[in-house]
Amino acid sequence: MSTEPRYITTPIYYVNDRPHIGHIYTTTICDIWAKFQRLTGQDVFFLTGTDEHGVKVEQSAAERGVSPQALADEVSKVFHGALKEFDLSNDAFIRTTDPQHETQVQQFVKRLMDSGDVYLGTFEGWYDAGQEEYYTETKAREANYISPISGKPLERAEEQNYYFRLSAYQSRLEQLFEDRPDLVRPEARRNEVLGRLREGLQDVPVSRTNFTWGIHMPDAPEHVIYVWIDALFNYITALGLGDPSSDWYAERHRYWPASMQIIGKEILWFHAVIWPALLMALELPLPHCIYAHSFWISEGKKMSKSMGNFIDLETLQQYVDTYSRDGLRFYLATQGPLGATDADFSRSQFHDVYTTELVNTLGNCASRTSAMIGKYCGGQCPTDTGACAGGGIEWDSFTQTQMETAIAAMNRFDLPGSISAAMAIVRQVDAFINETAPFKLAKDPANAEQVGNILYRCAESIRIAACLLEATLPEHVAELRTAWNLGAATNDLTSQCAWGQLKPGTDINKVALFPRVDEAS
Ligand code: ME8
Repeated sequence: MSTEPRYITTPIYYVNDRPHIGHIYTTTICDIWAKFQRLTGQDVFFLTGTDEHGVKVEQSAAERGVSPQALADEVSKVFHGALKEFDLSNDAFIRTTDPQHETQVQQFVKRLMDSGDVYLGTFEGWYDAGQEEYYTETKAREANYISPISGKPLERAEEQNYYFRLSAYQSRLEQLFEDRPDLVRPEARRNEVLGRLREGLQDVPVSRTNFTWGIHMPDAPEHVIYVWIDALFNYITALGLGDPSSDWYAERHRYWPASMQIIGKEILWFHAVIWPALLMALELPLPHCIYAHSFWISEGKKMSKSMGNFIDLETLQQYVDTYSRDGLRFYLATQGPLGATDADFSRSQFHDVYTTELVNTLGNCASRTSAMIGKYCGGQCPTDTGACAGGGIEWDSFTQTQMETAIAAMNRFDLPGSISAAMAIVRQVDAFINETAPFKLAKDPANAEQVGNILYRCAESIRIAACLLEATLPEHVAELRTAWNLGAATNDLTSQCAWGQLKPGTDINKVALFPRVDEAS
């Protein structure tokens, strides 16, 4: 079993807003990946956190009459609490107001100044004040000089500031995207980046003087480091890369470069272009993959508080109360906007997915199998002696193939693909039960051996499917483990999924994993 450091990151979330489905989604899909990798024995580090500096936080705090630090402390705690509530297994939680982060950011910026990658200059351009982002002339024209995010007009802005020499990295970035077609995914997002790259790169500001809530430039404290530069560095400050004498470095530096950096599509440019260029300038290795998912919309429309379709933590909690935490994880992972198109979060679709996949397929199959073992085999796992009516399927090689597919898909961050490979085992078991009809065979005692053989295959296949689904449905798989006396999960998924681990004679208790939910609830 090989053990490799694997590092996965979410964006760090702004503290001027409360957590909502978008934040929970990104963090949950990262959590599923992290749990899955841990189950395969990898040495995982999963990072999330909060982005606490910048004009927006300064303004929100002013509106509420509190200090930016007080606002950051309060909202960061809410994000932190949500991680616990949703059982998300991050290994660390970085805050950009952590002193360890702040001093390392200054170190990195100092290195960039020394190398000439950061210089003092004047810049003029179209500025989206809400997003704190500059637009190229073409992009601004395309947007009709209006922010596509806030709907407010872009502003003409000129600043004396420190700049990062992004323009110097044009050809190296072009070469990079050519050499590493899998660096930015999915493909549609990569093409978007390539298109914009062809318009040519401008240098980007790394400091501002129009606000004070942030990290000060080394040697020029009137300049505050631009929130995006500050924020991007979190991925490496959390590993202590800017301070080799720190504990963070000692414990975590092996995780760089990141395996997966998961973001939403709206922050693609920062992560796919500026971030790699900064890393190149610092002579640090680049992440293996930057994956930009699309957006959740809600009941067919963009989420908005005024439209009443906003999915906040309380709404998500209601889903959890009704359908369980695993039910929510399953829905997010299988129906989410992982590809290039947005996904609609709809109450009726949630209900249908839960009912079809979890109640009628996984839950029903496990309950049918354990009920029959209870009835025909005295509640103990039968022995498979080989003789079996119908079902020409080779279960050992079939489950092995599904396992390989599920692992390969998860490694590519294809969560729906991985889950569907596991669910295909369950469907096959269902079909096998219908085809071989052990409940009919059992009417004649002469068929006892065959019935046992069929039920062994069913139970063993469900066990393997459950191991593959454990990262997505941890609570329910734990319930199955207890009811069927399967022992605790190990970190060796491949051997756990080997055919024949289920020992004849084991007590198999009846399980009802996913209760049916009344649509009206
Ligand atoms: O942008 N659907 O923070 P943020 C899916 N601090 N995902 C969504 C979503 C939606 N409707 N809305 C938000 C920031 N997200 C910066 C990041 S990183 C160095 C700095 C998710 O609080 C998605 O992952 O606005 C998106 O990228 C992130 O939340 C933005 O969170």
